[in-house]
Amino acid sequence: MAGAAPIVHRLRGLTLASLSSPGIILFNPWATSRPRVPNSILHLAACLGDHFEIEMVDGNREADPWPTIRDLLASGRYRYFGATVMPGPQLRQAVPITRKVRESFPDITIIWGGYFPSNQPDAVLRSPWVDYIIDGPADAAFPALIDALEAGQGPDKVPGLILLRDGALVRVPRGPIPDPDAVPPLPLHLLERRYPMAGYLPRTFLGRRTHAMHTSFGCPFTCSFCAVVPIYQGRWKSRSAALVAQDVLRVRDAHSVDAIEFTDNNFFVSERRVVEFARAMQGQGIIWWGEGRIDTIDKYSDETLALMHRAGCRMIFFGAESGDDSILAQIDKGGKQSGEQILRFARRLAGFGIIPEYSFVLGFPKPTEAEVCAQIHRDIGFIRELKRQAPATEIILYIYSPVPTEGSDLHRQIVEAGFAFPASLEEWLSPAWENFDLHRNPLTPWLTSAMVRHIHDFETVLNARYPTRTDFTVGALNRRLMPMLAALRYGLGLYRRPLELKAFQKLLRYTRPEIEGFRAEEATSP
Ligand code: B12
Ligand code: SF4
Repeated sequence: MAGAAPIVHRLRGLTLASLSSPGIILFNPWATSRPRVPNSILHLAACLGDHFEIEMVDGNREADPWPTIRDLLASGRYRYFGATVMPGPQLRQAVPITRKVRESFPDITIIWGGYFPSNQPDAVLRSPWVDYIIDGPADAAFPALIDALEAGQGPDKVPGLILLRDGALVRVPRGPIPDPDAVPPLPLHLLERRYPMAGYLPRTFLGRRTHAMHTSFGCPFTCSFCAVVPIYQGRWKSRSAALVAQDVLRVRDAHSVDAIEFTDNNFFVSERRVVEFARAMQGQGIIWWGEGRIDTIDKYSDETLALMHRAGCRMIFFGAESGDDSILAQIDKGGKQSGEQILRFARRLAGFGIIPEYSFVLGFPKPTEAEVCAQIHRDIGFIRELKRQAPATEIILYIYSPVPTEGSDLHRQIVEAGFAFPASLEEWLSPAWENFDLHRNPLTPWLTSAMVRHIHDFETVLNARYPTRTDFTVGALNRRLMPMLAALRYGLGLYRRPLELKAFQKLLRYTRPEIEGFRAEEATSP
């Protein structure tokens, strides 16, 4: 902490009144070596508007964000430090940086938002570094909090605010979901002051310059394993198709973007919105990807699916979760999804030239170890059958990591099985809990290490037998060689210790989308 003391001293010399407009630093901690525009903080910046001095610091674009943040705070122009935090590696950078802010600049008010603090407020606020959390979308709540604090009022009326008072967690009830149509254009120019835009528009399998865009809040479903549910509780609101199309064409014209990843939890809730958007996108030279539900899009007409393809939709991510109807019921998948439909729909969608990208979650709790193990084998069998019937389907595998969906049956089952979340931020930072967040090796009492290893071994063999299309750097020769190397193992179901495949994949720097999204390379010139 060399140099911290003088900075504290310098800041204390300033009175709040001597600062003109309240300056706010918005921090996006490191999450990926392949950055996309940090929509969470851009969104906040848009909603805060012009009367605050805003500086965005993106951990994805800094070798070490601390010197940048330290120098900004030392200028005395900022009173607030806001960090967006999701679990996993992002938390690993958020915690030490926040701690340094608190220790070096104790007068700065620190606010966290995003999925991690919204779902784990206890561990966050019981650390001495974070003053407030805003639970869920903060479009109205964040400016309201700053206004209340600037006016010297208590923040007790700020919707969705969570704070600690006399050792107890106080939650102000959430407000309505903000109207996405009211979100002003995102202030990319503020971001560009520090980070050239090309660094946010990588080449992916979708196109030469790929932009991430978010067009709706929440999701109308309430799957009991999903981190979206405790925050949005079945609520969903979207930006209108015309405005989304306008946003897309604006970044296309300003930054030569030719591909969009829609990062909405559920982009395809409304067929009407999708049709209107797709009509506007025809002939505009944009290729796009988004996330949806099988049972929702299976209700779309053939005309809509054909239109989507003409409009540039090339792949859709779906939470298939499991081919077993009893598991789909156990996790409250809701809607009408079934194993039979998962298989049939993959063939249907692929027929329209749109690749189904199915994610499966293995390792849900069962009453006995033998049943957990049998279920994993059944799920693997189902995935093999799916690849047989619809080989174009991309498969993403996760291991079940609980989220605190209070009141759900699944939550009751995991607590009964002896599972508990860490009580402090320090504990969350241990490597074991990081793996938990990444859905790679969760510390759940019903999974043995042999089961986890079996899932990972199967995954390696499957990913070699069927190389993902999303890693566009795997050349034609290796795309043929890798499946040949894996054919025997896959054919005989011998997945154990596939070291030769792992070595080959490492050599190719073969990239899977589970953790950091699609393979991304530096943007190519327009
Ligand atoms: C883009 C993205 C990523 C990017 C990272 C982008 C970045 N930040 O640089 C990548 C692909 C790298 C990624 C990785 C992971 N992600 Co991610 N990611 C997302 C995604 C799809 C979109 C986030 C986004 O941009 N939203 C747009 C903005 C506008 O919405 P928002 O973030 O909710 O922000 C609003 C509010 O939350 C709030 N808010 C947010 N931040 C702040 C900060 C302050 C100060 C305040 C006041 C308010 C506030 O106000 C905002 C405006 O209203 C979300 C799902 C989703 N649809 O939101 C998952 C999601 C956040 N990711 C998730 C996970 C689990 C991960 C991983 C940990 C694991 C994995 N296998 O996916 C990895 C590892 C991350 C890492 N390396 O640390 C989960 C979190 C679940 C949980 N248990 O909390 C989500 C919800 C996906 C899901 N449904 O499971 N992710
Ligand atoms: S449909 Fe997807 S985003 Fe919606 S609640 Fe279920 S898992 Fe979560």
